[in-house]
Amino acid sequence: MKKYIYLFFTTVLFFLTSNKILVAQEKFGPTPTKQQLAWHEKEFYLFMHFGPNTFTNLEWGKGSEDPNVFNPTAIDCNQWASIAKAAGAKGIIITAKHHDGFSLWPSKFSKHTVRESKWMNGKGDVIKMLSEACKKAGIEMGVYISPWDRNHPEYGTAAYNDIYIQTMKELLTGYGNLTELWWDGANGEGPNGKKQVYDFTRFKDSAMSYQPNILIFSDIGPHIRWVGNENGLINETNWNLLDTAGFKRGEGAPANDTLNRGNFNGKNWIGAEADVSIRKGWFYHEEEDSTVKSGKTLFNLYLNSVGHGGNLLLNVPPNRKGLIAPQDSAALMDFRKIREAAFKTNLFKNAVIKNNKNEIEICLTTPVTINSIQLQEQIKFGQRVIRFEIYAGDNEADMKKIAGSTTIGRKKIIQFPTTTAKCFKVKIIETKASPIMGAVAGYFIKN
Ligand code: FUL
Repeated sequence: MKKYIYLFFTTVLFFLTSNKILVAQEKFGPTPTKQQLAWHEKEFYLFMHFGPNTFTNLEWGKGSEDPNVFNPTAIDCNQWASIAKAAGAKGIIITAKHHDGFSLWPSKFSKHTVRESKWMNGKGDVIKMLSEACKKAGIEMGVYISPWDRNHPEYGTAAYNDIYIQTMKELLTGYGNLTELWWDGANGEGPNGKKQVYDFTRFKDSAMSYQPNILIFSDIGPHIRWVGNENGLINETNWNLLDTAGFKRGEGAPANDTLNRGNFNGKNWIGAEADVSIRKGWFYHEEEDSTVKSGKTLFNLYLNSVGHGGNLLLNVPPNRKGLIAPQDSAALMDFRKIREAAFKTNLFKNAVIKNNKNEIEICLTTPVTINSIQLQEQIKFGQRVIRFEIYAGDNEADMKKIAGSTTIGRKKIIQFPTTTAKCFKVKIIETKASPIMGAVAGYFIKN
């Protein structure tokens, strides 16, 4: 009996110690929070710019517009949410308030809102309608609340910071779970010609107190970063790390190039979100109907954002009726079809995959023809891989280099000329620490 008790304890001790060693080895550098990890899995969601600009044909409203211009004739947020869902988007982020200061909900802290418009006799609330529609469709919702406000009479005074906080409070406590808060970097003059000195520290603390799980986007996070362009493109080298000390949002932000790549040794985990519009402008303008990007173009954006380890925030602005236009909807459905076809068949699924230290060897009994490989790091343990190369051949001893790239992160989709081979090898050339890889897959993506 004594012997068994001894054996039991030594076994437990062995697991405990080996587990400890593993845990100690596994985390490296900054790592994502639970909420950020879940965010990385979302990949793609929609942005919606909607407000007086939709009706005045402007991109930046002046804030002096008559609220009555806002009058969607057939608004249907269920249409927005079901199109988003059908496109495979995980949620919708809406411009609850753009720079013109117009609130899409009847805010108590403004006199420039849906309440002042003739739409639904001043009884409408777009945020409420959308939150109910998203809930019904089972997708998430986020809000863009522009700090810059060209209408509010207090803008440019210390009082405005309190008003902005109250505004956030209304949205973040009145409409259920919101997953993302979007802070734009623009900071122009208000109606009295003054600029505002934003108290972002208080803004952040207040927002987090209203919704502790919300993720805040801005040039420098704190949770999600801008990618330094509005074209939906993330650099091939993309570190989820950023140094923010000494930087500000807007004009004091790090260089666009830095935002696009992250910092190699950055101190904070701040993933990249690539925002881009399906049309020329952010708001709907009829004359831009012909600029709607095709499903193929959207897929290319996906490869250059999600395929570079970030997320894609695609703007699809409702029109004057308050509906997503048919062209946009059709492009979204094509985008989904192309995406699904591209990743339907993992041609490595029957392969024998061997993992030796810094090499992954993928061998099949019959040759496969592929033109892209998808790699993943288990980012919960940190981002490690600096550079890798891909080789192909008919046996392990005779392989040629077919591609190479930098960083992997949450997902890397690397493309190369069509190659037929029995064996492939991913060789990690440079890494910060022992790589902890996720799934590897091979695809043939038709052009
Ligand atoms: C910019 C804004 O000024 C645009 O109007 C738009 O909202 C875009 C997403 O961010 O900085």
